[in-house]
Amino acid sequence: MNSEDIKAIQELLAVPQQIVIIPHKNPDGDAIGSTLGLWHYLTNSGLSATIIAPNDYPKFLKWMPGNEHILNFERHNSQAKEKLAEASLIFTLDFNHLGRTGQMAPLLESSEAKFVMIDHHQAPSDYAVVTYSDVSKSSTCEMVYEFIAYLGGKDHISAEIANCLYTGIMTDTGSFKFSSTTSRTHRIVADLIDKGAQNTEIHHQIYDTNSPSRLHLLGCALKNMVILEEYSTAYITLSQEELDRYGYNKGDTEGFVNYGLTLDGIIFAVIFIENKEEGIIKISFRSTGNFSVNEFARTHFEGGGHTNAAGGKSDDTLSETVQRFRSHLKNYEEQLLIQSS
Ligand SMILES: [Mn+2]
Repeated sequence: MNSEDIKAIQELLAVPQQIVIIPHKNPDGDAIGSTLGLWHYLTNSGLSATIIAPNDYPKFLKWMPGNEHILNFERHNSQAKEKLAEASLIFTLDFNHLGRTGQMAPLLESSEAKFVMIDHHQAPSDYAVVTYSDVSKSSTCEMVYEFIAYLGGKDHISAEIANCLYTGIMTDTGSFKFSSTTSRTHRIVADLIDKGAQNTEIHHQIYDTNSPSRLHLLGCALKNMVILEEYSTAYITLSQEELDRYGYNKGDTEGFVNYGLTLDGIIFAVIFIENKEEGIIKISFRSTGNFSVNEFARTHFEGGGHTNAAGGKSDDTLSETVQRFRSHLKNYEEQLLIQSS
């Protein structure tokens, strides 16, 4: 943020506002951690703020302090709509197109409120009075820490805020291993621990609260993995029938896609998950190095994201989608081979 942006934010927060904070649809650790971190900061500063999540999210994210105050737009629809109608200032966190809020998008597009965007994805759209967008940042949680620091509020980072922000930085960096993890990230995380983030407990809450059915589903996913050595690529499929067989719960497939990258020589990993209810195949893409899954997802699967992590979808059947995916690989053969050697 430049000094003009900081001044603009200070002026906005100096007058009474009805604030709403919004993460993207299907919120992840960074989306929930950043909205809750900012929410604690604003309410601790005496401001009135409400978080509205477009839809539900997995249980392993629900332990964060303040979670019980989050309105779910699907479940608390009339209350959430009321809050949106009253809103004078809306923070959108961890996304940069209003379409990423699903059903909420039309209400946001017609809202009279002023918007502030804090986000680290590529190609932000132009809806905010302050756009704090930085694709070099590991996570929106890291940016919320910087945001608070810009406002001179570092000393007001409570243990609650620290726990929320630590969670999002940890999940968005793959536990501090992705290339977006900088020395600055580690310094911020160190400061968050000093301020009360319970790092061991957070790791436990996120990674060590598996259900037996989730591990069995992971076993099925790994059995289904197809390795295409000639393209340094590995992909996983999960059909609706398989999800049903293992009693799938929301969030159960989180992280499955990363297993492909643990194979020696594999730099491109993909998971295709059938969703009969929505009639689509949901796709997650991961890579290491310079191979841009953001570009791949944008070009072929109506999605996007970051260089090394992106999402997409397909309206074709599972097998048609996989076939189409495989046919595209030929055009990336050189990039994939150069990268892996
Ligand atoms: Mn993020």
